[in-house]
Amino acid sequence: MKRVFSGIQPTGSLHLGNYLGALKRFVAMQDDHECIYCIVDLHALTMPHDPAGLAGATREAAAGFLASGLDPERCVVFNQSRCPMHTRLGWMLACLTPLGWLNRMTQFKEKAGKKRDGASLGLYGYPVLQAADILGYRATHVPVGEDQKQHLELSRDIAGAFNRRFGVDFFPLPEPVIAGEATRVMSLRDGARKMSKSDESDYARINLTDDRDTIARKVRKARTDSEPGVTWDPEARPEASNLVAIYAALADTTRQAVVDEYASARFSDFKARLAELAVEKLGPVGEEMKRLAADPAYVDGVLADGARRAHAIAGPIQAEAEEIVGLLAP
Ligand code: AQP
Repeated sequence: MKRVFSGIQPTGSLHLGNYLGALKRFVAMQDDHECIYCIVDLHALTMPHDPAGLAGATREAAAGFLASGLDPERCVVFNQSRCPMHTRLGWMLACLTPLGWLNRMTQFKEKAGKKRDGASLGLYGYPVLQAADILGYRATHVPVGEDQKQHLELSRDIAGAFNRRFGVDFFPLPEPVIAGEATRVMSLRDGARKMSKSDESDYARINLTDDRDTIARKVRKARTDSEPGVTWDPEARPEASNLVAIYAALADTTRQAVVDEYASARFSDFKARLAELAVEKLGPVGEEMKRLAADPAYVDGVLADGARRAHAIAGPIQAEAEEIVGLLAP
């Protein structure tokens, strides 16, 4: 059986981009794969954060995982800081990763901005910890959005570097699973920017916690152009094309099928239909999150059980890796 690992940071409200790029895939894979899904709270420390809010954000993200359809009986759901493998293996992999590889990472450049010298070592080493997240379970498949493609390539390079350095075939090279019609959901305010938790405008994204009225309002207010019809042309019509992709992903169809279906419709009518569809698909997720927010003991129990199961898988792999590098006598 293939082993799947993926994670999401508890850095703010989960949104439609996280849902279509990651969570929907996570759910689709839990039936026929062994799945391990992680709220990567250690990664959340790489940017300024509020210590008083982090544990709550982790719990809310876990509620988002469950409300989206993850079944804790069929997959492991836990938070990264509760399993010691991640940082231990992360250090071992950091000692094998050339700086030149990290210097190419575009996410670091974007997040560090102009003040690169002031950025933390943690932010710089983020993709090495991410490699440990994946390799520490010897995962073979990693469902992610398109923005994570470069980090996944680095994870493969690091796995290869470990295997070559110690003359072993220990870590499989993980395959990114970047699938679906909306692998890069764009902001509802600016078709050139990714939908993101950290966007200062709440109207740029649909949060999974938004209620039905808010979801519909955000879709109706989404920026579009003055072209009348529904077409797929991300170069010339980035905002309109983003909505076509969102529709296709939510309706489990293709962008071409959406364009064909709405070939003679006005864009405003298409938007009204998209608002209904988004409410139909996301409304119940937000409502379930609200129900789970009122039952924190249940969510904490899922995370504690997940941490125990994650550790049971990762512990022996970590021990074997420590033998390979010589920290442990065989
Ligand atoms: N806009 C997006 N479209 C498709 N997939 C997306 N993902 C994130 N944004 C989009 C996917 O969601 C998973 C978890 O991402 P993350 O929260 O760990 O990190 P991120 O990519 O940095 O997300 P944000 O929202 O942009 O967070 P901030 O604002 O904190 O940086 C990944 O699989 C990612 O591809």
